[in-house]
Amino acid sequence: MKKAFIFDLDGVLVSTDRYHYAAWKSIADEEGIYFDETINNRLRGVSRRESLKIILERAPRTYGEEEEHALAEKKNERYRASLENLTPADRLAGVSETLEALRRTGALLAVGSSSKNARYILGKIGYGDYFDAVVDGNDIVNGKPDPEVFLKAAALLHLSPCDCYVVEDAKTGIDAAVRGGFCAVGIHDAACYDRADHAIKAFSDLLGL
Ligand code: B16
Ligand code: MG
Repeated sequence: MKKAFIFDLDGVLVSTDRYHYAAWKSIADEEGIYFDETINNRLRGVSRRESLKIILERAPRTYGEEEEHALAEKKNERYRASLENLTPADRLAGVSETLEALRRTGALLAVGSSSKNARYILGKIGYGDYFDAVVDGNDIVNGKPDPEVFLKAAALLHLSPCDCYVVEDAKTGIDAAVRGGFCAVGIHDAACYDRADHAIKAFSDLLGL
């Protein structure tokens, strides 16, 4: 087992996917842009601005910088409102026990998320002070598949990428991990991605790495 685990947040520790979808869907509907769950799958792990660009691929007209900014802000207000009711019960299956068990092995635990709401979400699910390092969308210039978010997390842990697992549910996150020299572990959607070094079916399978 390696010295540390760097976890993606959304889709790995908690799932706010349905809230992202509902907020983007309401914006797309208001703008008369076709948007469905298949397109939504392409937004997984991708930054807010990049997500909007993907949605606007279907737009009947072009949008200026300021308009794009306003749409992204509006989406975030709606998304943030839906996060208000998150509680520790929203941690995904196996997360609480497995993180505790990993800690007992002496492993360091960190979060590397594209989300600018990551610290808010961590607080809501009772992990405000839990991790040894948290790097999120506010701390980086280049989003996944650039490895910046994970490299910063490893630096905060004072470890080399080769000493860390990155646990990801998104292909773009696995690409980031591989590019950064980490050991990439795919779960959920990313479990069938052949670039991942390991594929796990359940979060607790991390204990068997
Ligand atoms: P925000 P992760 C990602 O979180 C989500 O998977 C992705 O759908 C979202 O667009 C991105 O955060 C940005 O989120 O609008 O809150 O800054 O999977 O990297 O933890
Ligand atoms: Mg994710």
